Amino acid sequence: MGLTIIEKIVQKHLLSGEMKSGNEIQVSVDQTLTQDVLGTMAYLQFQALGADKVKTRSVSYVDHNTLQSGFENADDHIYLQTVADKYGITFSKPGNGICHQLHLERFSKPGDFLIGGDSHTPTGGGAGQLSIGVGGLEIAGAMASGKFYFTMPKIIRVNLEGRLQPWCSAKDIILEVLKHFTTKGNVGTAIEYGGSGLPYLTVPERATITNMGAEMGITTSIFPSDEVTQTFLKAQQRLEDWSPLAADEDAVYADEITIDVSAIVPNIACPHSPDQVVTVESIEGLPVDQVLLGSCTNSSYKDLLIAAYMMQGHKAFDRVSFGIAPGSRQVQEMAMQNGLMTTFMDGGARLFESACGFCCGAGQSPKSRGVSLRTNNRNYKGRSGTQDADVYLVSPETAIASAITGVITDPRKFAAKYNLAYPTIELPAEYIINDTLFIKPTCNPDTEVVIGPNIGAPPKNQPYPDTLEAKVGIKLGDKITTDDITPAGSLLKYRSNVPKYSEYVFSFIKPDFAKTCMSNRDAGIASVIVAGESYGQGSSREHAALCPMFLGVKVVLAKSVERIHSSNLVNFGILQLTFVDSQDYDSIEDGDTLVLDNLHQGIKSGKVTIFNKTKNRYIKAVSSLTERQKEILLAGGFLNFLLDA
Ligand code: MIC
Ligand code: SF4
Repeated sequence: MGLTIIEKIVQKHLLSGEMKSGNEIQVSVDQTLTQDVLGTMAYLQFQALGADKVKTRSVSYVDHNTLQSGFENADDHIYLQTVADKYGITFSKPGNGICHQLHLERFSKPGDFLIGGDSHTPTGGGAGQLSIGVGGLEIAGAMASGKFYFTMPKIIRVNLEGRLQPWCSAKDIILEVLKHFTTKGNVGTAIEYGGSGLPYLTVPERATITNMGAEMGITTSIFPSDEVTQTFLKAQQRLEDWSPLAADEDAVYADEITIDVSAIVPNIACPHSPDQVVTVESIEGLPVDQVLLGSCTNSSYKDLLIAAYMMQGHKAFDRVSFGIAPGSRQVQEMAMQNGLMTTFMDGGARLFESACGFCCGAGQSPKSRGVSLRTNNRNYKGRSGTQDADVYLVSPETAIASAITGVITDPRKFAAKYNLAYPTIELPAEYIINDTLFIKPTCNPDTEVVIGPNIGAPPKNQPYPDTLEAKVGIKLGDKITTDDITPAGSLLKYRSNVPKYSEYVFSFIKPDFAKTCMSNRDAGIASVIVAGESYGQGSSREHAALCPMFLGVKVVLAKSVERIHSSNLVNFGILQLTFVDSQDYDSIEDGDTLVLDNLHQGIKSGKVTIFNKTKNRYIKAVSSLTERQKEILLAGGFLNFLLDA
């Protein structure tokens, strides 16, 4: 029986366990990446493990918190730089660009295994690299050991047949895929792309598609490594990193779907979820206040080329705030050299630093009840920094057409109106290589690691108790994101200061959540989070588990939990349980008092009975942890587990 692309890579890296979907296996890891908001905790945890050097090819990027309003970001930056220097990690300075765009350009390698402390790590799948997003603690463990555990996903093949029509783009393809799979119910799945349409999709376009797989909650997405990949790596002057990689003809997939790419039209994801996809045509004419081009989904040189082509001779509508953040220095430098930046400036664009910026609410919040069109991957409520804004996700083509007209506009109609022929976009045969902002480590053990006042040691946890008296701290609905749990934007600067950041847990949903949990915690009462389907969607933000842990949350009782968040909960010693009977979800209420006995036995057997004292009702719940995860949980989290080992 033949193998899929993912199976081939896993087989090459397999250390223990059977490569069967649903099984937990151990693999060796070639590369790791981190970004700054998750990096500080990851490296503090790495240091706590006592390793003297990383065992992986590792890169630490600073791309999220680059605003430096106050000392906090800069404290993080210097900590990250010095720790990288000491332990053998390449450091990417702020201003160099967004981790995923940079990693694709400078480090992606077909057939390699990459784990990254960011949910959009699968961007690397666009170059045939198996790339998985995980929490920072797992990165710390992998850097120290070179090894990583994960659950082998079931693999679905998505065949892309045919070629995109003019003015339709890779973003429209992934929005179509999202419409099909939605953002929930895909835990434990991975996608491999194939089909006759592949030769027409460049690596940056493929990366747009694998990047947004994260929004479906899948483990990863990957394209084969073919001539297109070879051309890209050659243009990045890294031909030696290329090797061919394809699924065997007789590879077996859990499912297969086919998408007619030539039938795809410009799509748009409406507020407040990336799967609220409709055609642009269906909501044309809605006035827009802001249009932003950038983020790790659509900030490549290819994206800027088509945008500049459309912008020529035009100017952004007077009432539209229009901005561009190139994904990397390389993109920015090429855009400057080839006149694209001048076109954008003439068109009235605001030029932003190569960084995440507006994508995670670090600046550029829209006006009250504003309508913002972005080429980002996420439009969760409030993520832009304005709670009542409506954020729509679009392709660069739709973004530019709408920036110019001031209303949501189908780029095909825009082109027809201005008699604009669809251009042949030639990607450069050679990209400009400027690695100035990558700092190679000296690995000098005497390097002083600088820890400023913004950085606090990660809080410690106790082994899991056998009995709990607890209160329901909050009752939530479906699709609660990690942005809902631990908000991004201006609060991101507290990511290295867990007690401070914890004050904001669920702050936009239940402002007194943290205070109540803390006073319960101090009185010896644990807190329980109750949620519906797909709890913990979105980012790999381990703070969404770490901060609740700090507040005394011991249990998440949900209908289902998303993959990365589920691992984070285990790693920070929080028990996740799912309801056996959904009526129990209906009956339980915020503030109910719960009693949980015999938990050690319950964790081992996977069956726990909860007594709801307030409602005088027993609730049956189950947990589906692997044997290893049970041990981690009983130890009180991954760090305790590793240190005890
Ligand atoms: C995001 O896009 O939500 C982030 C900010 O990049 C997060 C990372 C984090 O919160 O540490 C992600 O995607 O994992
Ligand atoms: Fe940065 Fe946005 Fe990409 Fe997250 S999704 S890594 S915030 S650009």
